Amino acid sequence: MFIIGELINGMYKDIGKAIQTKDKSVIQQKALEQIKAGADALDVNCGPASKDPVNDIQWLINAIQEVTDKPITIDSSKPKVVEAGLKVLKGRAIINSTTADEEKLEGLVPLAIQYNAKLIGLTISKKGIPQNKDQRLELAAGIIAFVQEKGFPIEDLYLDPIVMPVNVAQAQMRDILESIHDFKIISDPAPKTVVGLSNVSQGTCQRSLVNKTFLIMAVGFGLDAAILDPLDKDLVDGAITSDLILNKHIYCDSYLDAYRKK
Ligand code: THG
Repeated sequence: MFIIGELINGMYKDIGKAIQTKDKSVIQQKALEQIKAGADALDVNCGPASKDPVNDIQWLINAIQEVTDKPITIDSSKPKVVEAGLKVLKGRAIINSTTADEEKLEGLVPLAIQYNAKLIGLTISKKGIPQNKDQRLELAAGIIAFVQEKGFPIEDLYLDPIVMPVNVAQAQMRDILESIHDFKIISDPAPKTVVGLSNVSQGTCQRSLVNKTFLIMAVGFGLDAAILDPLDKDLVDGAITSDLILNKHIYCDSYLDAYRKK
């Protein structure tokens, strides 16, 4: 499981304040904490309150790069903000994200190619969030066809079925899980899959348990990566163990520590 730490997001009070006051140490500590807990990459999002996201994303990325060279996912729906992030990022970037809309793809796929970045594709369009598996697959096929035509490597594409809160869209959970499986069989080579895990538990009283259960089920459906809270130790232990069960790393008695030190 490729673990992307979600905690550098302006929606969190401490991060929002650090962005406003340009307090690098808060950001750097949050980066190192997440990596120590097992994060393979860091999601970076200025949050909805940022008045100058182009400048803020560059400041955030520069602050993080001073303490780690882990990959960064630039989390913004605005191509201008994504491009600003790509300009300062030294390591390999992951663009988070494009939608299935042609104009978004036209803007972001050439940028991904130019910067040798990976790309997250959300199966969502101007018509809104899909209501069933067929709609998700149709959007996924559209994204795959588009990137293929531009010559972007499918292995660097991460498709995201858009996870909804279970208390809002309970009837869709099975479709979301099955989409993760089906995305990988509609193209050869297969794309990868990713979810924003914490979405599933928003507004519920059992956040950690709901997150963990969904993640482990999603791994069973072939999930490759997740944006999640790596400081939830049980959650990360569950992710590592589910990969172990799928024979993705070798068992030893200290496999949890061994994985985190890799
Ligand atoms: N897919 C992709 N990227 C994404 C998402 C996705 N990026 C953003 C988001 N979804 C993933 N990141 C988070 C981060 C935090 C929360 C949910 C998803 C979260 N926060 C708490 C809340 O809102 O209740 C607490 C916030 C606070 O303390 O103020 O749940 O789906 N590709």
